[in-house]
Amino acid sequence: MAERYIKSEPYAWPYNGDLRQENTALIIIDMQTDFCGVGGYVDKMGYDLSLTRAPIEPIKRLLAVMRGQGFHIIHTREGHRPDLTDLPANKQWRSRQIGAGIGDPGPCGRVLVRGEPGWEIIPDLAPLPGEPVIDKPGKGSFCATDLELMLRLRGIQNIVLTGITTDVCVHTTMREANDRGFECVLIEDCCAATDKSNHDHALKMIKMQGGVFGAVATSTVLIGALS
Ligand code: C5J
Repeated sequence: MAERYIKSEPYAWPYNGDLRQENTALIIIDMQTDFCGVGGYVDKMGYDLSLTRAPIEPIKRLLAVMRGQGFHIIHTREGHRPDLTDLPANKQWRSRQIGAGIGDPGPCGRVLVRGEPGWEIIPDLAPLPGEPVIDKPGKGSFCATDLELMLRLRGIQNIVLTGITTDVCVHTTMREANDRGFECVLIEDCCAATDKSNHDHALKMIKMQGGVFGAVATSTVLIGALS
């Protein structure tokens, strides 16, 4: 096997140099109107949408390259059943405290409810037919989903993480994946948080202890390494 690494921090990724289309997935987390569109959940909470919209173009470029080269592409969506049977009462209560009640009507339909306009992945990053979409009721992509089964059946060992938000759904997914033995890299310009310092601190946490959850790289470096 010819070893292939990308320049990343705090170590060259993946740890074993085994970076191939067959064993590597790009996961794009929650690029939904609710998290980066006008009238969605994040907008209703009053956060600056320019932050969560910043990764759209970098993800688009990385997606085009990885799709073109035949890597596994997986999308996720956070959202709840229309009858809200999978919505914890405390999650709903907290969201109402900040004026964006999950399940309540809003400019983009019911907030974070499956099938509503706000819950859809933005058109710029729409999944292609055949690309799996994981619907998750929580922040992590492994909790109450079939993502792990899908990754194992496809022989995936390496995960490239992108999407929003860095400190919540992306970080939770990275931690869950790392604990399951997957080798993860987070692409920093393809992620964003609703607070810039949370994004920066989330990156710092990954790099502690020799890469406690994996590594951090940029899309320019990854695209360069794949070209
Ligand atoms: C949040 C997410 N922040 N996709 N969800 O509630 O990060």
